[in-house]
Amino acid sequence: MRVPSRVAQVLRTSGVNTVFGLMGDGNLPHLIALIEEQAMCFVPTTGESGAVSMADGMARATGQIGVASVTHGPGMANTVTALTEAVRARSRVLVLTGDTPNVPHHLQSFDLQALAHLTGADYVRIRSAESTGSQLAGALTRLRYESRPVVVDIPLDLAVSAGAPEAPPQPLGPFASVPDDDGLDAALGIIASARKPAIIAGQGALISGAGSAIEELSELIRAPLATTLLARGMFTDSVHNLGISGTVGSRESLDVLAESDCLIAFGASLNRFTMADGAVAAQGSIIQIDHRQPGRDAFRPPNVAVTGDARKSAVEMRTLLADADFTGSSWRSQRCGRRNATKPAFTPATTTGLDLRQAAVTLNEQLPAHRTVVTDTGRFIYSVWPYLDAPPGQFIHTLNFASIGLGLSTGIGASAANRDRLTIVVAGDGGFLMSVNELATAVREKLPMLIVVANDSAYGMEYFNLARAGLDPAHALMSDPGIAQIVAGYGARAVSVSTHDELDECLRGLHGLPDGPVVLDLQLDPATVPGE
Ligand SMILES: Cc1ncc(C[n+]2csc(CCOP(=O)(O)OP(=O)(O)O)c2C)c(N)n1
Ligand SMILES: [Mg+2]
Repeated sequence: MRVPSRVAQVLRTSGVNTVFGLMGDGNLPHLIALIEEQAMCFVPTTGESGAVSMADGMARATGQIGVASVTHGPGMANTVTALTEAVRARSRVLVLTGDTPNVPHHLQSFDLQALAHLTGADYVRIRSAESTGSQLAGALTRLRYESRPVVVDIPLDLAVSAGAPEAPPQPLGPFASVPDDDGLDAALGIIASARKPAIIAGQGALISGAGSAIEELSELIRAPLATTLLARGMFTDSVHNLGISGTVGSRESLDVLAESDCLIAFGASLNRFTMADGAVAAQGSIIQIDHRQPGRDAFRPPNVAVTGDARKSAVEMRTLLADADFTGSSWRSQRCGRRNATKPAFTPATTTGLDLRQAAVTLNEQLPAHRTVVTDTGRFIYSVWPYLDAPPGQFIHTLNFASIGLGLSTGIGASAANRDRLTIVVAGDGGFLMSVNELATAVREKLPMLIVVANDSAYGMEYFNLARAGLDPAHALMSDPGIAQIVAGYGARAVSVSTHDELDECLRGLHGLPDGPVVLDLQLDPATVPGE
């Protein structure tokens, strides 16, 4: 079998059915095999950065593997920022490329291994036609279990060679690690002596389907429930839900979490945002349960780290505590007997112009609840993140490398994976214009997207930082190039609004799922947008 046929077959067997990419010498043979032999959906992109972000968006919205295919040299060089974001988001992204032929002075030759490692991605170079299937299947297995993006390099000389026979690989099975006994014993000892336990669930808990197991544990030990930003929406039906822990959550919830003497975290990395810079469980013990290196990225090292699957660990903990006739304290009923306010309070601006937080509240209420939300990065996130909800697992942001300009493509990938629902992308004008070229892809694919541009005619974050430093914020202003006209040029619908009445009217005009991207240009006064 030829190498590209083998690659296409292994990807198909592993459940891949969509590939984002841009053609070039290095990947053409594989793309043709994927499209013609395995009937994959090929989404051609405007740039390689977009291709990787789209694969990233698809991977994050589905938990499956997202594939991007790009050429060597400049094609791979264009992926660096998007790939670094995917690595830091632990997204299951596979980038398929092929090194230049072994000839002297090839213009596009580039050290692909060094590039992959610079971003933190895994790198696999296919050695021979005979090993193609097993090497690729091995790379996919590692990608699934480690959630670390991988660059698969199939040198062009090999891609155009005659190939070799090889047996088809077996499909991959599910994976869930069993909690380690010593860690569990130590954790139960701390829980048994705690008076104010609280639980935070993160993305790992979502992925392992731990929601009801954690709620049952929380009932037994009487612990209030909170989530990380990415796991938002997990416990919305519980009266003991505190919402999001940390900087995005409400003051009231943070006060409860700060007081806890025993924080139990399932599948949450406990970064500085979740921990509100150390305010959460400030004097308490921390138990962190994760199937991947608990404690690795934690703001404060946990007192006990349990390596294990979130759902299995929660079930096991509850069973052992119930068998020991454990009953919790009355802390939860005293501190959150009624439903807490889970979102930060604010006083809307009294001017006629748009208040971005109020606009986010309106969007949250008026847009369909069955949605995916993807945000770019910038000052606008402080106004949007607390108020724009998403179902569990459908809130995605591109702040992991803190690059602006990745949100639109990530949203396109998420939308391509979920064509039955609205994907809402929120970006600043700076980040949107940096990546606006991929609007062509969203239009071509007729994706049901609402792209909200928080247009303050400024690099708002820099505007805020300059003003805070006592410098002239006007240096960060940009003149609005006419976003609505640019968008119309790409063939997408655009609506510009500058008051709340106009916003209401615009939302009333949106019926059902749009048959292509709609851009909502929110015209803001840069002096009124909060900076944190
Ligand atoms: C690739 C990249 N370039 C520059 C920056 C620095 N930066 C951080 S926030 C920001 C402002 C972004 O402006 P915009 O997208 O309009 O969002 P706003 O802050 O105005 O809400 C900039 C330039 C960055 N984070 N990433
Ligand atoms: Mg801006």
